This record gives sequence, structure tokens and C-alpha cells, in this order.
Amino acid sequence: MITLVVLCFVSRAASGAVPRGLSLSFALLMQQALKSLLGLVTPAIDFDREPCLCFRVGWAEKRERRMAAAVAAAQERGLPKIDFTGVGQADTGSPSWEAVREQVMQALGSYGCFEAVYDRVTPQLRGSILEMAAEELFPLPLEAKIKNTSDKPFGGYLGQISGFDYESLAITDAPLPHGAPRFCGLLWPDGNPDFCEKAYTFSKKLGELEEMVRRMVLESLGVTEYHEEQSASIWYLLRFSKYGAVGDGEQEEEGERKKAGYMAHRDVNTLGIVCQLNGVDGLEVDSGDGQWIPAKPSSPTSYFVIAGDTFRAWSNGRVTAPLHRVNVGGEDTRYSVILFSVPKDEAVIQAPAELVDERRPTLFRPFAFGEFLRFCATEEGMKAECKLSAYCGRAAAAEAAEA
Ligand SMILES: O=C(O)CCC(=O)C(=O)O
Repeated sequence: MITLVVLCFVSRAASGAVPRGLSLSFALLMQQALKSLLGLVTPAIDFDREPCLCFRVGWAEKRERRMAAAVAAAQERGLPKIDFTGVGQADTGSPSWEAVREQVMQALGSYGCFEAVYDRVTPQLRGSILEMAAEELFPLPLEAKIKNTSDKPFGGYLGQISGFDYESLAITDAPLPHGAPRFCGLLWPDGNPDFCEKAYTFSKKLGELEEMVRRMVLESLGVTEYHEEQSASIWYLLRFSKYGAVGDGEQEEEGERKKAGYMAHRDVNTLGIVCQLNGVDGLEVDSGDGQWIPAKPSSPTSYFVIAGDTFRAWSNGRVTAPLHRVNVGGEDTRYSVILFSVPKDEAVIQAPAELVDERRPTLFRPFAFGEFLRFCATEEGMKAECKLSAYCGRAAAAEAAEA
């Protein structure tokens, strides 16, 4: 959810076709974003200002080599990898907990993301989740899938976007006993008890990882006393996503190969735990210096933990919320499932006094999460490069105070 992002895809949008159901300016914006995602628009640095035409070839080659070297360096560097094996919620204070905690804070402070090796979800359970998603959930008729509705923006079924081969369904309160039965009861006449039970166990285990990570951050920042209050203000959403296979040459349009993915975005919630279900890579995270680092799971027990805007605001910028995207262009369908921790609408996101001082003044004005979410769904919010800064960054806060 709550990754207020528009799915992208494609040569279609990049070549000018406007997805139905979107306003023209928003569609143009999307095209721009898509073109940039697909490398069709030159980035901010104006590489096109060549010094002299006769040096063009050498200059372009040098530029390509420089860029290739930067990409290779980012790929080599990879994302931090943290092993949670043997570390559970009951281990708070143990040396192994503290060692993992240090790495978690370091990773979320610099990248806002890391690969977690977490063996509490067995590869068998993970395999069943893939099987159920690919063979039972996504093949359901559209009439069934659209019953997955929500009163929150981006909280239910997403799909049927012209030219974008992407679909997604979400279980609200998945780690609670009522979440999966409510979802399954709407989609299958018999409530699919097997799906229900597995989705519940899976999200409960991921919820435990989410809670550990959040606790470690609060401990590192010396504000553990807020953990319970923060946990009470959060709910969980489990989102299944399917990125259609791009197919072979037959689907090429005007010589351009179709691509599928999710354009670069920051999540707005607290944390997201991404599980790439099949072996189709595509998730990439901005290194902070303009390079995209591929998030390739290194084991069948790997997950990517990604911090969202809310955690960034609450920690007064100690936690980074990274730009990330999904870049899929191959012949295989990609399946992923993500557990998001989402603040309740009425939760007020405000950095604790302990995290604010003269040297580190508050970066964002306090905001009610539901209001922020609604802003993100407006055209202004969609356009904003950084939604959090646009909504409640210090400049925005100063303007609001003056008005
Ligand atoms: O499917 C994925 O791997 C990640 C999708 C994503 O970035 C999101 O839903 O926010």
C-alpha cells in the first residue's frame, strides 16, 4: 500500500499513450517519471551539453564508462546484510541482540534499508505463499479480486491500469486472527482455510521481525520507553503483488521493449518488509549518491527491510527513507509480498523531545498520519519529489505558521 506510487510500465506510457482514468497533467507527470525510470530523459546533470561536436564520440564514451563504473561500484557495494539467526524478541539486552542492533541502526541511518536474513519463516512456508499467490490468488476472476476494498487510499486491490501489467491485493491486519479470514471470506466461497492459516502465520512471523527492528532503533536512539506506545499506534498490511512478464519480442511496440515495474518512490508508512517470492529480481534502492543498488536476496530466508517517511519524521531524520523502485523487464512474472507497518490515521507523528535539540532542530512539523496519507493521494502530493518535506518539512511548516 501506502507506497503511493504509480505503477509504471512501459514503453506504452513512455512512448506517449496516456493511461485511462488519470488526469492529463498527472499522466504527463507519470510519462516523465517513466521516461526517467527507463533512462529516456537525461537526469539532472546535463550530460547533453557536449563541449564540442568533434569530441562527441570520445566524450560520450567517457561518460558511459564513468556511469558504468559508478553502477558497478554500487552493485559491488550492495546493501547491508544483517543476520537475525538466533536473535528473537526475548533476547533484548543479550550480546547478540546488541550486535545486531548496532548494524540495524547503522544500516537504517545510512541506507534506510538492509537485507535481513531471518530464518523464522521456513522456506516451506515461503514456498506455500508463492504457490498460493500464483495459483490461487491472482488467477481469481476480477469480480472476486475487486471485493478487496479499503477505506484507505491504496489499501485494497490495485490493477487494471491501462498498459500496466501489475496487480496487487492486500490483507488488512494480516498478523491478527481476524485479518486473513475476513479477506479470504470475501474472495473464496469456502473462505480458503489453508490460505488463511498460512497468510496469518507468515505475517505474524514478519510482524515479529518488524517489531524487533523498530525496538532496536528506539533502543539505539535511547528512547525505548516509546516502543509500546508506538506499537499500539500501528497496524499491519500484507500486500501481494504480481508484475506481469514482459514477454518476448512479439510484444515489442515501435521497436521498444515493454518494461514493467514500480517507479521510484519512498514508502510513507513506518517500515516495509519485502519478500521476493520467486527468483525474479527487480527491487532497487537508491544509494543516496544517485546509484541504484539492486536488492537481490542472497538466501531463501532473505527479506529487505525498508524504512518509510513516517519513521524518518518520528526519528527526526536519524532513520533514512530511501527512494526505491522495481525494475522488471524480463520474460518471467515476478511475485512479491510485503508486510507494511502503518500508523493509524489518528496517530500523531512527532519526534520525541529527546531527539530534538539546538544542534538538531525538528525537521518536520507534527502531523496526523491520515492527513498526510490524504495529501499524498492528491495531485500535489503525487507530484512532490519528497512528499514528507512538501507536506510538513520545515519550510512548509514555516509557511503554514505565517499564513
Ligand atoms: O515488490 C517489491 O519488491 C517492492 C514494491 C514496493 O516498492 C512497494 O510496494 O512499495
